Amino acid sequence: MNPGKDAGKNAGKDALLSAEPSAQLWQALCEGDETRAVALVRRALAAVGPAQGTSTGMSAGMSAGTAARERTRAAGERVLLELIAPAQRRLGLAWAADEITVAQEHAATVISERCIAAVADSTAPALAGPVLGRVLVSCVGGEWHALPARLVSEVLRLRGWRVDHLGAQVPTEHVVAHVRRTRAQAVLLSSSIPTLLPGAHNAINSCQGEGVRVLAGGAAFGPQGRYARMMRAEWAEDARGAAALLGRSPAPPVEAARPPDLDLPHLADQEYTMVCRTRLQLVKQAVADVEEGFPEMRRYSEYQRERTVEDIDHIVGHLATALYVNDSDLFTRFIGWTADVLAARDVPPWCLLPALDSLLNRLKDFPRAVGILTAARRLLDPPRSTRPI
Ligand code: B12
Repeated sequence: MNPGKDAGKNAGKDALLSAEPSAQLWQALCEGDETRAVALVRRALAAVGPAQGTSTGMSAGMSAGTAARERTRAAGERVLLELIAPAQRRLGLAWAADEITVAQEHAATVISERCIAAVADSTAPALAGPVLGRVLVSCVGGEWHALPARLVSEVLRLRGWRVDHLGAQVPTEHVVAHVRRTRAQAVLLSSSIPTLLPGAHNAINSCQGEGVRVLAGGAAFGPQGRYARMMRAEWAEDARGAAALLGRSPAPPVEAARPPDLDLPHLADQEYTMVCRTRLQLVKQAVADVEEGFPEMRRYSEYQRERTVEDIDHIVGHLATALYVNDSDLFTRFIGWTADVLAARDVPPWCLLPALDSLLNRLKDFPRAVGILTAARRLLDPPRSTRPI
C-alpha cells in the first residue's frame, strides 16, 4: 500500500518525514496505524479550522460565534473530501495495480471509517442551528461501498441537513418504507458498481412513486451521471454537488411507478431479459471455451478456477447492464479495467478474448449484444496496423 510492493519493509521507518497531511495519512493507512491516522485527521481539522477567510456559507455581518461554527463546518468538509476521499481513491488504484492486498485495502478502509467518525465527533458542536430539512442517504441493494455514501451524509450534516444514513446494501422496499415513515424531503441513492444499475433504477422509480425527490450518485451512474439522467434522477458528481442540488428547487416531478421501458425504450427488444435469463448457461459455456482457448487454465488451482468463473460471471453481468442502459462504453470500460487488473497480475489481457468470442457465438442473433461485444473485442485485439511492432 505504501507506494510499491515493499510497503511492509519500510513500515514505521520514515513515518512522519513528510509534512503534507495527505502523504502522512497515506503512510498511516499503509501501516494500518489507526491511532496515527485519527490523530492526523484531528490535526488537519485544527489546521484548517481556525483559519480566517471566506468559507462555505460565511458572509459579512455574521456574529463571531456563527463565523467560528461556519469555519469548523467548512474545515470538516475539506478534511472529508480533500484528505480522506482521495486516500480512498488511491487505495483503489493501488489494489488494481497489485501493490496492496485485499486485506490491506479492507484494513485501510476501516481506518478511514474511523477517521470520518473523528471528523463527525469533532465538528458536532458546530452543528447547532437551524435544520434545513430531512433527507435519507442509502446505498442501493447489493452495494457494499458504503463509504462514499457516508461522506455524502457527513457533508450534508455539516451543511445543516438532518440525515438518515442507512448505509450499505439496502433493499428498495426498506428505503421506501423509511421514506414513508420519516417523510424525508429527498432520497440520495449511492452506487459504485455498474451491475447494480437495474436495481438502482427500480429504487429511483419506487421512491419517485412515493412523490419524493431522488438524487443519484457514485461511479456506477457513469461519466457525468449519464445513467442517472437516463433513469430520470437528479445527479451530482460529489458530496458538494449533492449539497448544492439540494439547495436548489427539485426537477419537475416524473410519472410515478413507470415501467423501466418507459425510460429505456430499447428494453423492448428483450435482449437484456434474455441475457439475464440465460446467464448461468452463458457463463458455463464461456468457462468451457476459455479452457479450450487458454490451455494454461487447465493447470489452475481450485481457487484460481473459482476466481475465473467469478470473472466470467462479472463479464456477463456487465454485458447485461450495458444492454440495460444501451451503452457499449459501459462494457468497454469494464473490459479495459479488467485487462489492466489482469496485466498487473501478469495475466495476459488477451485471455479474455475466448470469453468474449464464446458470448459472441452464443448471442449472434442479438444485434445490440453483438455490437457491445465487438467494440470490447477491438479494445483487446486491435487491428494489426495499430499493434506495436
Ligand atoms: C473500499 C472499497 C471496497 C470495500 C467497501 C467498504 C466500504 N465500507 O465502503 C469492499 C471491500 C466492500 C469493496 C468491494 C468490492 N469492490 Co471495491 N472499492 C473500494 C475502494 C478502494 C474505495 C471505495 C471508497 O471509499 N471510495 C471513496 C469515495 C470518495 O468514492 P467516490 O465514488 O469518489 O465518492 C464520491 C462520489 O461518488 C459522490 N457520491 C457517492 N455517492 C453519492 C450519492 C449521491 C446521491 C450523490 C449526489 C453523490 C454521491 O460523492 C462522493 C464523495 O464526494 C474503491 C476505489 C474507488 N475509486 O472508490 C473500490 C472499487 C469501487 N471497488 C471495486 C470492485 C471491483 C469491488 C468488488 C466487485 C470486488 C470483488 N471482486 O468482490 C466488490 C463489490 C462489492 C459490492 N457488491 O458492492 C472497483 C470497481 C471497478 C468497476 N469497474 O466497477 C473499484 C473502483 C476498485 C478499483 N480500482 O478497481 N470495495
